[in-house]
Amino acid sequence: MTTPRRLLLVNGPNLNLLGIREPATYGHDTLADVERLVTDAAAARGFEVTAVQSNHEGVLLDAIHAARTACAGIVINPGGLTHTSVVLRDALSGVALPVAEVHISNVYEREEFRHHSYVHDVAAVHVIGEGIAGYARAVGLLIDVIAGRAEG
Ligand code: CA2
Repeated sequence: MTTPRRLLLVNGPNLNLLGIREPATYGHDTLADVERLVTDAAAARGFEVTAVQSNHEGVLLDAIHAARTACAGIVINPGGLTHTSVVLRDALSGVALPVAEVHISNVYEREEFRHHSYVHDVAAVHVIGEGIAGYARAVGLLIDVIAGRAEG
């Protein structure tokens, strides 16, 4: 079977507030800006993007499960679920797609509870604390991983 040239972009709870609240931490760009950035970065490498943001964990799990056959990889900022969710980690590990974990802020320079990520070791790529530009870098690194797997 040929690998689909499509990525799933997942943004977790509260990321719909990007650009609206807490600009000192998360900047002035909106979720729509993030989705455009990722779509453009993927298009430059010949990939399309399906984007989902939800404040409901089950919606995110369903989107990840649907990606198993529809997508070649997943770019995810799990939001606060990063630090709490075994089920999100299980979904990512269950679909066995390459994953890029993105955080806009530098979680390691923030509260201790943000230092642990349940997603960390199921992700092949980590981009942390680079603002929304980090999503575009994650797309490039993820596609490199996908291309490497296709060769191997
Ligand atoms: O830095 C990141 O990208 C985070 O994943 C953002 C999460 C936070 O819980 C993680 O520790 C780090 C929070 C997402 C909420 O986003 C907001 C955006 C604007 C205003 C309020 C929340």
